[in-house]
Amino acid sequence: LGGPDDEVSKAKQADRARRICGTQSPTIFSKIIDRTIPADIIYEDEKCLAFWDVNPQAPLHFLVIPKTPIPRISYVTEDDTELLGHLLVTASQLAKKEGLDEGYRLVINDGKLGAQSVYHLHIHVIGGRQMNWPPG
Ligand code: D5M
Repeated sequence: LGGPDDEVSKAKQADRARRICGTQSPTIFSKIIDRTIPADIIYEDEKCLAFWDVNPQAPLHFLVIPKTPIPRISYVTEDDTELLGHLLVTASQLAKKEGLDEGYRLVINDGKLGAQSVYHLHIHVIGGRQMNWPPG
């Protein structure tokens, strides 16, 4: 475990997942990126997009997504390091811009047990109320 062969197969899996996601079934988030369906977009740059969640779990709830269709956080590789950093920095800057000075929560759901419903990686930024722990 953890050897170079593992790294190779992990990279292959990630490539495969990207191809499947990109060519077989564009998710609703890919359609938001290409403007096929509307969304309330609050930020965009060459690498990512942020928009308000249609099913908010708090007074403020938006999503930050990469433009490249990575299906899940568990599929990322070393190659995604810079992009993932960019998503987190963007989430932090947008939270500040939205006035979430007293704190907020970032969530990434992964797969079935993580209660992921849209298989295009996204960071939930949730705030404007007291959060609880443990999460549900
Ligand atoms: O969260 C997926 C999230 O995506 C969930 O909070 C609803 C939100 N969603 C689904 N469709 C849309 C559209 N069209 N606009 C905005 N937000 C949307 P998950 O972590 O996968 O469970």
